[in-house]
Amino acid sequence: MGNNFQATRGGRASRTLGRLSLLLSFLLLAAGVCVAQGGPEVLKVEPPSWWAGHSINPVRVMLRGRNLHGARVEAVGAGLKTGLTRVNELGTYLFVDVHIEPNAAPGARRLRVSAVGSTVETPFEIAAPLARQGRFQGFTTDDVIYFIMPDRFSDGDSSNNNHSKSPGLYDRTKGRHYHGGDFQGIINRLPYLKDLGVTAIWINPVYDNTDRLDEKEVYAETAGGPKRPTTAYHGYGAIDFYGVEEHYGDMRKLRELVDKAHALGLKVIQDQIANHTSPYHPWATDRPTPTWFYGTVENHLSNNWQKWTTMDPHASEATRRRNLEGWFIDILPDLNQDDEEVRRYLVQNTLWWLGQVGFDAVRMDTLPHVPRHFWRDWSQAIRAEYRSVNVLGELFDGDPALLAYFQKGRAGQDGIDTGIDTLYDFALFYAVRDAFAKGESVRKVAQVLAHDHLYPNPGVLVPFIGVHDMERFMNEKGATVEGLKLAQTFIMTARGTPLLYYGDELAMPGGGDPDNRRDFPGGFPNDARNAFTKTGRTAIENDVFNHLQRLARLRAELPALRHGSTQHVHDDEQQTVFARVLGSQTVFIVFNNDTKSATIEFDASEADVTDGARLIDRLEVLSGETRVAGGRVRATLPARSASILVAQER
Ligand SMILES: [Ca+2]
Ligand SMILES: [Ca+2]
Ligand SMILES: [Ca+2]
Repeated sequence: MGNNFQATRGGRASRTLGRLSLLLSFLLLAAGVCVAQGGPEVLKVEPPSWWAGHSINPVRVMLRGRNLHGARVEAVGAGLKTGLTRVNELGTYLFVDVHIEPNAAPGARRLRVSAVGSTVETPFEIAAPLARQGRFQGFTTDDVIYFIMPDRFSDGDSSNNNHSKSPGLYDRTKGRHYHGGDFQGIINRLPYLKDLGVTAIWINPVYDNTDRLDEKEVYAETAGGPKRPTTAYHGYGAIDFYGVEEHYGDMRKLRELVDKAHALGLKVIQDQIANHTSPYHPWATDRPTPTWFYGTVENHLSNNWQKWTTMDPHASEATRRRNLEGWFIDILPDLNQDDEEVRRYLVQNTLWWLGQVGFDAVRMDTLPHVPRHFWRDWSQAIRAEYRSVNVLGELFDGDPALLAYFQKGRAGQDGIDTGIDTLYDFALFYAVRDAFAKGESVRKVAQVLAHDHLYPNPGVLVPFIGVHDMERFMNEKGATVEGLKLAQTFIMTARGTPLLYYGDELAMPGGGDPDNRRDFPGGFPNDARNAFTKTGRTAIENDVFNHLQRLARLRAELPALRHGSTQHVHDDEQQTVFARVLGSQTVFIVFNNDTKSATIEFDASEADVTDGARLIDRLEVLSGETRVAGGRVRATLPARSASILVAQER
């Protein structure tokens, strides 16, 4: 992470001047002051298609090309007309408003670009809307999300591994190269996911990523070793926000994946980025507007990662700006959401992907490094078109006050309600790791849940035990399979929508990035075994897989685990009991996190369970039935184990 703070930009005043000069250059160019040399050329149209009857109309279309100075744009074909046209100072980008008549028929159209006596035409499509039934559904607490790194899960098509568009990036011996996983591989494994019991998948960004070795973001492969170039196998280095990464497949294959997932009752969550681009995006050296990024490649702030400054009433403008406008690792061009064209571009891009593919929800990257007013406008635009699509925001921080500050339902001191539906429960993540991996007090988990009062809606948060950005659970000091199963029992019975990271059902180990992104055994050609099958898994892997599968089935069977209130009915250093209560259904989740057996006694009456009621342990740690006597429950649990006690309906 760099630390070269560059205090050369002048804040609000210089940004306002920047906007004025942008406006002036548009006006001058619109008046035809600059004379282009050669005829106009169009290299890229963004978006390449839009819909009639959409909540955004006109759509702002951005053309990238050459010699666009003084260009005029006309629509060719029925139901389409163009509005205001603006061109950047280099004549390399043209923005045009395209109005689509509500009754315009889907099909191919063209945009005719004319300048200095010369004309070119470029395709633009009025797309046929996808049927809404079974798409754009949003996820709820009825779901269990499974997170897949497409490159590391399953290689279903070896023809795209060393792709002609970007040769030389495939090498399974290197942790930061492509390993061959793709959309076809995920399609092949959908029945496996269904069998595990998950109901939604989140996959890393599918945008077209850097086509070459990245010589700017370099890392040593071993500690102290030489720094080597990397690839964007992880999906977070977009060079084209309207393209599909060729290592994964193409738009057709992506749609097939989403359609086949939907056919099996699995929702699909798209991962999106609005904060930054690859350092190799064409915009890095040819900006569509002068203020497209915060700063330039040569002159920008470096991110200070001080996320808390977004809610700090005392923060200095300089500190806050570095967190919002600073470039990640001093390298990744940081999109300027204060620029109206950037804002429009990003909002339309989100809606285009949803409409093109039929995704059910959006996972949004790096929430606290983008101005909150952008999230408000962006989430409103999603809701205006797709009422049920929800947004899972990533705010990588363990402070529940900061997480709560970004959740929909309450304006912050800046007067802004971000409209972000839910967030990863990073606060709970740290407590779960401390208690169940490191063996520290289980009380920590209850202490985090005590902060639920801070959230506008804690019931929809997303508990998890790990993702791709930290070492895996099994690599924590003190981690055991028993501890992993306790952690899984907790997130699968806690309020919210649980999220599983691929491989955690196999107790997969893995240190820091990229070791935490190992290939799924059996997903790749010539793998020695196939852990997608029972016979291909080890005894330990089957133990963990079966445990998660059982938890998923219990969650599906017991509405109290999905929608019930949460009560903390017993507190001790290493023993804790939560009740989930919904109507007449009560479920007690009893944890003994100690390394020796423990007898736990708690009052069941607070959770509306009457004297004499029978409780059955659905995890079968306790045999037979447990009776409520004198309003109390008494149970002896072995070391590091949990029970899910379900009160039998009277
Ligand atoms: Ca492949
Ligand atoms: Ca690519
Ligand atoms: Ca930013």
